[in-house]
This record gives sequence, structure tokens and C-alpha cells, in this order.
Amino acid sequence: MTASPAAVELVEVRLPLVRAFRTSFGTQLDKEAVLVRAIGEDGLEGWGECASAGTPAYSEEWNDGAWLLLRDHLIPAALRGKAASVKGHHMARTALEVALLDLHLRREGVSLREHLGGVRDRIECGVSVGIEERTDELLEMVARHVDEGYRRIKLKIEPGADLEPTRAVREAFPDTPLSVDANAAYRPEDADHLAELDALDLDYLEQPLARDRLLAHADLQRSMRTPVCLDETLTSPAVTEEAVRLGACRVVNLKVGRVGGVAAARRIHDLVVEHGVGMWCGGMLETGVGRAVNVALASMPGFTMPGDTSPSSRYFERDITEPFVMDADGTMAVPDGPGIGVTPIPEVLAETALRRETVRPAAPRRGA
Ligand code: OSB
Ligand code: MG
Repeated sequence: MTASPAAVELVEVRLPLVRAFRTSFGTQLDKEAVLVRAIGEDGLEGWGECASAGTPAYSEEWNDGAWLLLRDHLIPAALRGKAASVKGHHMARTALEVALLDLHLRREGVSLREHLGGVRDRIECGVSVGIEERTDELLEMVARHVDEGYRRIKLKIEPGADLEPTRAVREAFPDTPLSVDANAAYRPEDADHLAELDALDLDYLEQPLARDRLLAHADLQRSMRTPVCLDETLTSPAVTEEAVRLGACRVVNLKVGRVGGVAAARRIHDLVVEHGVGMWCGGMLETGVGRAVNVALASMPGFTMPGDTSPSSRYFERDITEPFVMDADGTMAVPDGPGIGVTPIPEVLAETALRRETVRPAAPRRGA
């Protein structure tokens, strides 16, 4: 697709989150991200972001692991014009794939949205709200988000913090599109408890059970009216097709990093459309670099529901790129510049960087 880059730089950044983000798998105070900068012979650059966090709590990937895999395997292969033979590590692979794609598209003067066949120049924003200790504070936050114009509110839930807060939000906001995300915190035996959510008119219940429980999700879906949405489970086009055909989900959360890249995401998009299943674009609290990819993806026709594609201000005081801004109608513009359409601001990068390392082609061996 593209000539190999002259060098690739890794940059790890840390940005404080405007509010601690608690899920059933832990609490995040900062966003730490590994960014990949592909540098062309011509001086053009392409950027990608690894969706992993500092710890492997959401999936097996984490930033230190991604850094080593990129530095020692993925990037050296790319510098030789090859793809490394690597299993898994979808988020790390996506970061490099996107950086190379961004470089290529910038050379061609083509936006990622055009490349993907996006049909919208604005996308609908939802917001994912973390677990709060106090329901009155949760209600205050939701009220603020509804006022800001978000088209859908998603509440993080876990056993012990599920029916009561969700019911309170539904009672205070009877007409707001609402969903919940359990991040795999429940067991199949909790089916009767989860079915009580059916009274709350939710758009979906996201990832109630463990990642590898395809059949158990299908059983659960048959036992409740609320659509089940899968996130963690859907790591490839193949497993997505199996989940949809089994009835394990009626809604798909698509995250480009989780599925291993833009090419895999396109295949999933097409098969989800073919099966007539609802879909929205997930998020991993990305900086502007990763956000640009999500927003371009969400402009494709198969994204039928508002995603976890929130404006930069939902996460950061100052994003590393020009901020993504949401209008009062709850929509956000899709970048239309070449490639992903945004670039890190050098000063912000310098201030937020924890470490940087440039990988160059190995000197040819003597006699080679
Ligand atoms: O399950 O969707 C998730 C953030 C980190 C890890 C997993 C998830 C999330 C979110 C936040 O819900 C979505 C966002 O605003 O980026
Ligand atoms: Mg989720």
C-alpha cells in the first residue's frame, strides 16, 4: 500500500483526565497513550495511537508491552517493508497501521473519511459516564451532559451499582437515550437480576459477561428484552459474524484498536450492515489522534447509533491536537483534511511526553 517509512518515532504521553473514570475493572485518573509517528523520506508524517492503557485491565494489552512490541518487532519489520508475523496485540498493530495509512493518505491528499467511504460530515456524540459513589452526583453529571446536547448517555455499571443508579437516571430523564456498560462484570447466573433492566427502556446492555462467553451471551439475550451489545468479545470480523449469527448481540460496539485495524473494522462494518444489526463507534478515552480515527469511522453508513465519540473537553483540559468540539445539537465535525486530519501540537507533545524513541532501519550487515 505504501512505501516503508524512513524512521518511526514512539512517543508515550500522559494527560490528566478532567474527572476520574471508574469502570468495573478499575479507575483511571490519567490517559496514558503510546503514539506512533511514521516519518517519510519526503518529510511527511503519519500518526497513530495505541488504544491500550497503563495496565492490561480491559484486555491483555498495555502500554509497556505495546512499546516493546512496536519497537522490537512491528516497526523494524515495517522499516524493511514487511509485516511482522505477530498474533494478537491488535491495539499495537492498529497504532502502526494507522500511522502508515495516515502518511500514505497525506501523500495522496485523501482524507480518512473519503478512504473509508464515510457518508456524513458530522457524527452524533454520546458520552460514557463512569461509576459514581453518589447517585446525586451522577444525576448532576448526567444533567450537565444532557444540557450540553449529547445524543445518548451510557452509564458504567457493576454488581452493587446497577439498578438503583440506572433507575434514578431514567426517572430523571425519561426521554434521553440511555444505555449501560458492565465491562464483563456479571455471570450467567445473574440473568434474572439483569432482566430487571428491561423496565428501564435502555438502548442496550453492553458486555454483561466475560469476553469468551459467546453462547452465554446468546442465552442471556434470549432471556431479556433489552438488546445486548458486545464490546470486549468482538476482536475480529470472524468472531463478530459468529456473535451476530448466534444471537449473542443485537448491537455492535466497533473499536478499531480492539479488532486489529482499519481494514478489519471495514470488514466488520460491512458484515454488520449485511446482517441489519445496530452499530456504534466505541472509544478508549483517546487523545485527538485516536479520536480522529473514531470520528472518521463513525461517518460510515452502518453506524446507526451515537457512539462514545465525545468532544476533547469531556476528557482533557487540553488535548494534544486541536480539540474536537461538539455543537449544542450533540454533533461533531468529521475532519476533512488529508489523512486523519489532525496532528499533535509540538509544544503540547513536549509537555505531555513521558518518553520518546526513534527506530531507524538497521544498518545493512557486512556482505549482505
Ligand atoms: O468499555 O467502552 C468501554 C474506556 C476505556 C476502556 C473501555 C471502555 C471505555 C469507555 C469510554 O467506555 C469511552 C470513551 O469515552 O472513550
Ligand atoms: Mg464497553
